Amino acid sequence: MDLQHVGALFAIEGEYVGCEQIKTGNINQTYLVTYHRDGEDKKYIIQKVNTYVFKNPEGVMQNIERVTEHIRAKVKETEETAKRNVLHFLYTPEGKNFAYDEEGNFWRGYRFIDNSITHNNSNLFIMLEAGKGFGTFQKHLSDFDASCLFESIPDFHNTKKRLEKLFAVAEKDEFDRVKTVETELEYLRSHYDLACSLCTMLEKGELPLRVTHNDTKCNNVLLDVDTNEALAVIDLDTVMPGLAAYDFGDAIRFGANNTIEDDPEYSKVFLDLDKYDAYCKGFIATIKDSMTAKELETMHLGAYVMTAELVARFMTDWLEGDVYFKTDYPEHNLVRTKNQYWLAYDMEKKLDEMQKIVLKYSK
Ligand code: ADP
Ligand code: GN1
Ligand code: MG
Repeated sequence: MDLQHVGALFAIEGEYVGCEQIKTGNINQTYLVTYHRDGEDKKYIIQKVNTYVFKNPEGVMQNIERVTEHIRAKVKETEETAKRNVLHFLYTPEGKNFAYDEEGNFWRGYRFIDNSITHNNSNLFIMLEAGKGFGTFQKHLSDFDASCLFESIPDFHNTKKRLEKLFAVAEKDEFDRVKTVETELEYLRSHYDLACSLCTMLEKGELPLRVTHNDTKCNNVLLDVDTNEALAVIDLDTVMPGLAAYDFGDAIRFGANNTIEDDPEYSKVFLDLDKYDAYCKGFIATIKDSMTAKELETMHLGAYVMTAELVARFMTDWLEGDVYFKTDYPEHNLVRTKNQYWLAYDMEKKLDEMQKIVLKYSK
């Protein structure tokens, strides 16, 4: 693909060298673009935002601008931290942080943070650093006024609504696929209360709403290429009011799975408690002082809730004919559903141990 015309919308200077697609995300299309200027290659990240998923992309960009501005003020001690610990946008000549192409596609761009890397597969050190990165992000935003954020995807982690939607879609069974997920569907029906436990506590006012990232995969934290230390949190489309346990939980769901989230070899799917422990060490130790006792006591439930929610979301997409998540092959969403089901199944047995580990780092 030739992204020169998109680069021109942001008036990127220099000679266009080329681009490569980064295929890790399930929603937007991301490209690494290179330009040659002043005798060196300069890299940029350019993304086409999925407007089926983000109905108001300009609102999303306003959220991200506000959030990064707030973080920028906190990381400005040195030129190095100001550059590498927060995202910086590309702007059009009119001063906008987005642009539409002639076909109406919505584009945005970032400066590439030098000497940074992300990992799609975790290890103990990556989990520790990802935990510190997301913990620091949460800390930076603890004094941010959440009321100025618009909800980029309403009810994003409202597990009750996610399950109710799934049950309605299964009732219709438009593509005759329910027969392929009967066990997993029945599991969600019988685990409704546990899957919705955090929602219920939120409704009762037992847990506080904070500003959360809501998509805390380990590949959404940039690490220093040499030291692997956390630099900046990226992929900010879903920053919204939420529960701290959502951020904790989604990071565990993705990073502490013994394998990747779409591995079809389900015998490899289980919660790796060492990776779980490493993430707790980074995340809980960073945020514990600003958490309530109830948040810390229930944090581990986030991991189960997020995993059950993803069983529901992947299954809903499978039953609806694959309209939401990008897929690489016809049964991709079915494989993701079953993989996440086995992870939830395993986590359920480890909940006590998981709670103990959070509490160990809460002291
Ligand atoms: P997606 O929605 O595709 O996950 P991300 O914003 O997470 O989009 O970007 C995908 C990948 O591109 C990241 O995992 C990271 O490797 C790289 N990336 C994104 N933004 C930057 C940046 N500003 N600097 C360096 N690398 C980046
Ligand atoms: C999507 O865009 P990406 O790949 O970081 C999804 C997350 C899911 C994740 C599952 C906006 O995240 O909610 O947890 O896939 N993002 C959106 O891999 O729906
Ligand atoms: Mg990402």
